[in-house]
Amino acid sequence: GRRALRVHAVAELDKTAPIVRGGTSSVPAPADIANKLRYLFGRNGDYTTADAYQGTAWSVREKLIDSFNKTHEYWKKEDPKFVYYLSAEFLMGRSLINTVYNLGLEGEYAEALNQMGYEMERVADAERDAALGNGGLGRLAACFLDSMATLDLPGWGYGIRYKYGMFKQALKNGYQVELPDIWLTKGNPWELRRDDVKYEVGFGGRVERRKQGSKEVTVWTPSERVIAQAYDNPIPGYNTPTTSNLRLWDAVPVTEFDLGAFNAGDYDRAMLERERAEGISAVLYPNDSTPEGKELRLKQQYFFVCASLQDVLSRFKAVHATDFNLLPEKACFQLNDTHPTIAVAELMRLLVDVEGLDWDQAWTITTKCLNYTNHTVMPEALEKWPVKVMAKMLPRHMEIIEVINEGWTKWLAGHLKDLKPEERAKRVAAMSIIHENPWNKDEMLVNMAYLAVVGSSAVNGVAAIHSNIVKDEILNDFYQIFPSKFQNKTNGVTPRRWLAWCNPELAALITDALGTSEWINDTEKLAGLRAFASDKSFQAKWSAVKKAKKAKLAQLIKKVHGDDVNQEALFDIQIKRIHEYKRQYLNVLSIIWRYKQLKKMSPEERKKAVPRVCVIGGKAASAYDMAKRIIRLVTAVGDVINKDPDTQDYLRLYFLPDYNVSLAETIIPAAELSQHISTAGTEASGTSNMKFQMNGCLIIGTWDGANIEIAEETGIENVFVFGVRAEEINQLRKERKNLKTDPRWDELMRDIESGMFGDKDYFKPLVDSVNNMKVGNDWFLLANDFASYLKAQEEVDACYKDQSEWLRRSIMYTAGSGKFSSDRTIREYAEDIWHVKPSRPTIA
Ligand code: T68
Repeated sequence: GRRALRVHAVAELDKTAPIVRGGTSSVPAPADIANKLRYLFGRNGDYTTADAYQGTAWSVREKLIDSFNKTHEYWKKEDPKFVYYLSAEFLMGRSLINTVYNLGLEGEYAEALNQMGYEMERVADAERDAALGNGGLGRLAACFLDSMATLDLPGWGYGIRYKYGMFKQALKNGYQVELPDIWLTKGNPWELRRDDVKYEVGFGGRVERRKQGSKEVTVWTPSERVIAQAYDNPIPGYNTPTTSNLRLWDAVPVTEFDLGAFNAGDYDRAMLERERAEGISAVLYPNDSTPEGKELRLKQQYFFVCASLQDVLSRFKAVHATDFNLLPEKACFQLNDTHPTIAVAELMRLLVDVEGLDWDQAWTITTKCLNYTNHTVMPEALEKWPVKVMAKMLPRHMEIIEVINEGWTKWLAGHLKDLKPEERAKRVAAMSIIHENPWNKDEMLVNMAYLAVVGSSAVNGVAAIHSNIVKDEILNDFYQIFPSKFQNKTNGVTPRRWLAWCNPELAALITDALGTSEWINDTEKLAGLRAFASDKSFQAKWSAVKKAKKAKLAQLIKKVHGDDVNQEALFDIQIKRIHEYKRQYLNVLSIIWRYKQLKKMSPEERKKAVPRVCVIGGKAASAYDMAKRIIRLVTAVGDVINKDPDTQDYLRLYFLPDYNVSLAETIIPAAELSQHISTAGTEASGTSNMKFQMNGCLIIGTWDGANIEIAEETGIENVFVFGVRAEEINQLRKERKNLKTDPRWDELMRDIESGMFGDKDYFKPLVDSVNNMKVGNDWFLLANDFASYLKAQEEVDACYKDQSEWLRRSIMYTAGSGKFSSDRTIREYAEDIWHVKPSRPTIA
């Protein structure tokens, strides 16, 4: 049965219909954990914390699978419409706490571990993150799965079971080094291998037409084949019996190994096929918004899309035989960026070549089933594959894309019949899915975003401003043709992981104030906190929670850097992938400026300054040179500042290495100020801004992405907004050679150039990137925003001096975060795009 929830008002939850989750096993948790350790690991007492984790996880797994099985039995019986979230990335993080809490088992397991002499939180720390994603896009997919299950929406995620996920980041002398993420060696209790679910995926080879009776059929004979092996990762919903699924594919060879070669003594050749196959799902590409035209990446994309579509069609056929016109009523697919866009051609191939449908019928079905989400405005990140590469690896798909493009351009020309011929030809050429490489006239490219738009029913951006940029700029031509295809779906994050479970102390305080824990499922209820924002005794409790979380982060800084930090200081955080457009560099410049001001002050004056502990964290793509230099600048500036006896009580700067989901769960609850300072119009949405907001952290940010909507919900007067607006960017970029830079900016440039932080040769390109107009630089307009950023930082200091005002704002942030639950986002996708309805398993 379900147990009392620590952070809940228990009585009130008991009023809801009884929820029987998993747990058919009647063995009490302590005995069950001991059993798992005895029979799975051969351990008999004398456990380590890592053992306690393994025993607990394998015990919880069984309850999870019970719930998973019941849900899928029910869905099989009901046959509702499903949504399939196709994504090359799922950044799941750790599972133990989330599973135990979502299943309502935390009372039972916390008690069991206590009896054994362990603390749940410490035990949970022994789990390795599942880091099958780069950043926001992958983590969004993970939040979406949590919300889909919580809302009882029939839906699965489909992706790749990378053997090595996002690289581990270490620092060596202040420089980033990348280490492999070896996460599977100790086994993974959160997955279930499905030995009966395997599909063949082919590559290369040739395409032929054959006569089959009166019909001509197309036969693709691949030259290379691999097997996609399914692994299911159950996804428990919260406060519901639903446990849904993330199905990930592992690539394995068709034959174990080449026995002929082995018998002939050629052991290397016998192993070759295994290596070639396993290479496909071996490693996640560590690129965030940078072009990576590697063939292996296209191979990965096709690999998981092909297996996923075969899987869905095979389940469909088991119930509906070949009544494919029904498919759009039973299945739809969300393409998470262009990475799975080959699905357009693959679904056509399966319907036309394999199932024998005619082209037009297949096209109607395909476009009804697919939808596409855009996550970036960065032109370099919009995927385009050379026709040559695609034709070699996927010859039949290249043909299909050519036919799609012929039909599309022909239809378009007809649609634009009122235009002058030259004008029409120009428009059609500009919107062709296959077009010339603008940098290399000899190369033709397949534009995957165009293919996704033409092949989908709905296209959406991820925040209001971003969806407008998609309509007005990135895909404006298409918007003019299909205005009703374009939508906005502002991102959200799961309030379970990002508030209730990572900050149980704050959650308990919220539940206490609101008199209910229903906000965990209905975050609009958080608005009730507004009534407490100015209440001094509530502020005191709110502040005590933040202090406790700051103490934990201080412990972590001590562990990593060996320093004790002033816990009364303002904790100022910027954590996200390192990218020029995100402008960590601007943050560092303002920290250097603060340092120089403190240096000039008398000891008496300094005592009046607001002390700050600044933390920056994030990974640089392995090939992104400028981002790596930014990391080195952070560590170099930190080395100088943190050791300076004049200022170290007032200012610190730490780079926390290996930023990942579980580190975020420690940092975010402790943050008082967080920075979201991208050049306006460049950050599609941002999602950590929402996590900080939920945890009562004030924001300094530009008028960009979801910052805008967060400010609207929180009250713009409570947010430190600065910088130019997106509408001004194009003009400012044209004029940036004439910009009269701030004298403080010029001074900082000279400081870095002259070696104030050492390594001056290494930092030269960084200085040039923003300060050498001969190179035509500062694309992200740091110099333009510098003065208004410093001014906003002064406002931060003034506000922090008035702790009551600061706490009032902090409470207003959490109170205003209701909109940013991924439950709201998913409800909108379900209603406006997927047309999928809740189906909650009823349990006898
Ligand atoms: C992010 N994109 C956006 N991309 O930058 C962010 N790219 O504004 C938004 O909030 C988030 O998506 C969710 O919508 C990414 O994270 C990638 O990680 C990526 C990965 C591979 C290739 C290109």
